[in-house]
Amino acid sequence: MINKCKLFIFDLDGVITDTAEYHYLAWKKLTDELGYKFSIHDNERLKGVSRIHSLEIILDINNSTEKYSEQEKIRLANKKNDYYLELLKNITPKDLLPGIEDLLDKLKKYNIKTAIASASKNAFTVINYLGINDKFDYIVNANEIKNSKPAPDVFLKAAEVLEVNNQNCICIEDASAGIKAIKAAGMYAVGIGNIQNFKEADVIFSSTNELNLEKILLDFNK
Ligand code: B16
Ligand code: MG
Repeated sequence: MINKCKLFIFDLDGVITDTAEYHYLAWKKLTDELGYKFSIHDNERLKGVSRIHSLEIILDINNSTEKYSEQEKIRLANKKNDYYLELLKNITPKDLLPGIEDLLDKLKKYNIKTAIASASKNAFTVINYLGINDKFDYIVNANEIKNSKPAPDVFLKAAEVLEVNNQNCICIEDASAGIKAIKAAGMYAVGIGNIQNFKEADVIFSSTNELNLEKILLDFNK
């Protein structure tokens, strides 16, 4: 089989490690302080979404969008981030999601390049705690990306830097905004999670544990 996949691009939160719980706890602490409602169900809407946009969603849920100036919103987002950074200290190499190490080993064997395309401005901190810095050919710096997911920019940046055509890229995501971004980039999308969230994905696995690279490549190359 001739393999046209030259680059495999990973989302971070929810694919490589499960930081969604920490994001939730940090937002929960902030919303409790403010006396706002925020449930684990609401948290689903924040996956793959930038920090400031996440805050705007929370304010919208509480009909409080108009209450804050842009400067006050930045202050609240920074406060949430301080809580999040504190929680990140709990991450160790054991927190790599099941199946990810195997997948990375196989990609190396097949000579397929790897990158991380995360919306998180804390991606390098998370990667450091996981001890996987040297496992990727390129890690996109979210601070350098103008339009966040569902815009395609972060995925296009990885392909551009590693000099791979978009149609030779496979990307993996756990969020609806991320799958939309991948399809907008003209790339092949692997979804992790509930089928309802990913109408546009090319293939879906219920968890990283179920990932099957051979199945993905067979479909991608057909
Ligand atoms: P930060 P991903 C995303 O990361 C998270 O899914 C999302 O919940 C978070 O709000 C966003 O990063 C920004 O994170 O506040 O750390 O910059 O899934 O794209 O890896
Ligand atoms: Mg994610």
